[in-house]
Amino acid sequence: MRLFIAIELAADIQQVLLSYQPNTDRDLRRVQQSQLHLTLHFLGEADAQIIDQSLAGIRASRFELCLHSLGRFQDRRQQSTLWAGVQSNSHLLALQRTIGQQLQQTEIALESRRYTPHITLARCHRACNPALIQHFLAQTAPTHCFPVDEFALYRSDLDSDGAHYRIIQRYALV
Ligand code: 3AM
Repeated sequence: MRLFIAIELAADIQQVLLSYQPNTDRDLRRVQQSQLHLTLHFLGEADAQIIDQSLAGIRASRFELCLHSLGRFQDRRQQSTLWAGVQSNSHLLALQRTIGQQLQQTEIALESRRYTPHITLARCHRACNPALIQHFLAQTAPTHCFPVDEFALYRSDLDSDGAHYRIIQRYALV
């Protein structure tokens, strides 16, 4: 099963983020409201039961996150990810590190790239229309804050429409 660990966003924050998404065009795909999340770790193919056992032992504190920026990642093939960023937050980074340390006890190979917290809002599968990107990045970034009192293990299923994410387990923060 293809798995990742993320923070689910409440419907009111998802609504805010929807209003920042760029317009759809031929090569741009917006993330649907129910699929918006903040990834902590991408795991890839893994055994959900083993991961669940590992995550169930985590004790970490709840915290508040604030939206803060809008940005873009671009890869070597010119594909872009358009995202909303959150204000730097030591609790978020501590949670991400704690989960990583816990998962090191399983045989999962974790991402080696530096963690850049973001909420993906849209993806361009080829070069994006530059006007759409400029318009997206020129918006005043949202500043809404929201409580984080749990994280979740998600499964990602790929079909002809793209990836579909579903929560398979939730873990409360204390
Ligand atoms: O939080 P976002 O939406 O940016 O891009 C994928 C998505 O991140 C990322 O994991 C999240 C859930 O699918 N992802 C997918 N394949 C990946 C990979 N091979 C990956 N991240 C790192 N390596």
